[in-house]
Amino acid sequence: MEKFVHSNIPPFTNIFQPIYNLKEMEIVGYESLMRTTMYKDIKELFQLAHEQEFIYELDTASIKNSLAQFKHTYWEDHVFLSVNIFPSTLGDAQFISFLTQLITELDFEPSRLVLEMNVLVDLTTLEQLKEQISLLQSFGIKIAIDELGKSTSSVVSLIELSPDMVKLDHYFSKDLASITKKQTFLISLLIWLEDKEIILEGLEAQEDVDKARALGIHYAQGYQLGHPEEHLNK
Ligand SMILES: [Ca+2]
Repeated sequence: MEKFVHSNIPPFTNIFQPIYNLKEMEIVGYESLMRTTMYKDIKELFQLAHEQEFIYELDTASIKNSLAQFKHTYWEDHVFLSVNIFPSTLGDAQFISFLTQLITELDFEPSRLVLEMNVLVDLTTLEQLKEQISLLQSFGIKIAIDELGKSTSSVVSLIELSPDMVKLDHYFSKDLASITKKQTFLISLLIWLEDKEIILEGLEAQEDVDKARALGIHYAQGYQLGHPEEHLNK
């Protein structure tokens, strides 16, 4: 069901793509993705939100809907929910009170929530962002850096912001089984980021899933593992 929440925000829904533990081949979480019939590509809506300055409203509306939908359908299982968020939303002075109020209202376990921060970090607000992130982490909420490898700012975020999880851009999944340089890079990344959980995105072929497992990548998502679904069936 689509909801209308803000004058600039079209009716939307959230769909959920499974994230697998590659060792056990079990679902450990879901990434929530926003969809609306008004835009074929959701990026157009985010672009508009940037131009018209309603990113905060859009992000928080999506997070609110995701948590409510997830709680309603999947609350009993021990899986986490990962939601996408812009750094500007995470750094917003109102965000922490918004989120703590929401998780209290819904009785949502903070340790089952991951905030996937995309990488358009404005370096002038880095200190404020660091403070907000460590405060959120102190509540048990996990922070993930999204799309590592897509831009240099993702590397800066990784070094500066102490995330709990790192999501690797789908570039690293494509033909992983046959491209040795990608394999070597992932091995070195696993060593460098030994204290973090690594999620490989965009796996679309079984041989690449097998290779990611063999390399010891912790978690993965992609069409080969599971498409995003609107209705979560237990
Ligand atoms: Ca994401």
